[in-house]
Amino acid sequence: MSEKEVKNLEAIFEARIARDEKIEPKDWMPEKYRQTHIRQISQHAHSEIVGMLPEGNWITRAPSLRRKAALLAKVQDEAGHGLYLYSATETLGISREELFDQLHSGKAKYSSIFNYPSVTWADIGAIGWLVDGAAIINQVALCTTSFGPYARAMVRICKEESFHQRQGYEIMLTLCNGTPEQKAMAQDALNRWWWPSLMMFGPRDADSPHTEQSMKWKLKRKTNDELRQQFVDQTVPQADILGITVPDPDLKFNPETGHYDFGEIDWDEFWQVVKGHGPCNKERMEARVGAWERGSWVREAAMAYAEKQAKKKVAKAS
Ligand code: BYC
Repeated sequence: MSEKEVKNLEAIFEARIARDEKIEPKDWMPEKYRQTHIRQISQHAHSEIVGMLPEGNWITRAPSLRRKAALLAKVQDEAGHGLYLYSATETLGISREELFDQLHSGKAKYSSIFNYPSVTWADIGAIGWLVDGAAIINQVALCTTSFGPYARAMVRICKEESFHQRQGYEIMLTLCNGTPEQKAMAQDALNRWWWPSLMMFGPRDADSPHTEQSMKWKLKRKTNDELRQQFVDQTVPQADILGITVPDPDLKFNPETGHYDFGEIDWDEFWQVVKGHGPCNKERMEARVGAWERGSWVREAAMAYAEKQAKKKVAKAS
């Protein structure tokens, strides 16, 4: 293709983005747009899959049948989210095997939040309330992202995430209305999950290499800092209702801006976790790689069965 033809296609593409039209898999798109989407959507998919681990840890120890059923359903939903997102990524011309290989080799990132341990039942409450709460804020914005398959996956995912957030908040509410020991457990979980939840939104806009271009392409609809502020503003009043304290001495409502001011995030901790040195990075990767290896017989059996069925179909047709 000549340079002039590419320029023409680029101009048509940019005009479609400006008109808020969805870009579909078979449409022409700049190579960088394709690669940026593969990166973000697959990292999102990996986060959903690795995100099952901290919660899966509590399925066998949930305190009642009702709690167990809800947690099982939630973890199952996360698997589904991962699958929609892997499918959306595959429409961009990359195979599922390659995506798994990127995760298992440590080349692809997944959300930093899932490298923290879930040590008490209250952590399941805090994950639902804070982690899913943060995920919804991020993902509602993505429902209007420019790439069709990603935007459509997000609509369904957001509906399910709101059940997840309520499930978590209800656990926190029950603990906070329980014995002093239960309330202390809820406070302890908030203390440990608050700052990592703020880190989920990524580096400050000034330190985010991808935000500017992703905003132009309408892949991201709000910046990391905008979403983080929205999360703080929404979540602090919820902590007040629970009667527990957000672990930030600098947190204060600012009547002039109408937002909460909050303290400095420990960015060294964030980058350490992102680079693989968080409390559970090694454990999470071992669990995923182990599951992949132990599951190889299932994939082989499914392939053999599909081949057998295909042969039968051909034999019948001839
Ligand atoms: N953790 O320029 P930036 C869930 C990386 S699933 C790790 O701001 P971008 C849930 C970033 O990838 C939650 N890495 O990047 C599941 C980039 O590295 P590379 C997941 C992070 O992409 C189960 C570099 O830092 N949600 O909620 O414009 C149970 C520079 O960052 C993180 C999504 O994935 C992080 N926190 O913005 C419960 C949502 N932050 O690729 C709940 C979709 C940044 O250059 N993703 N990095 O090597 C997004 O919205 C964006 O990708 C991000 C980052 C806001 C996360």
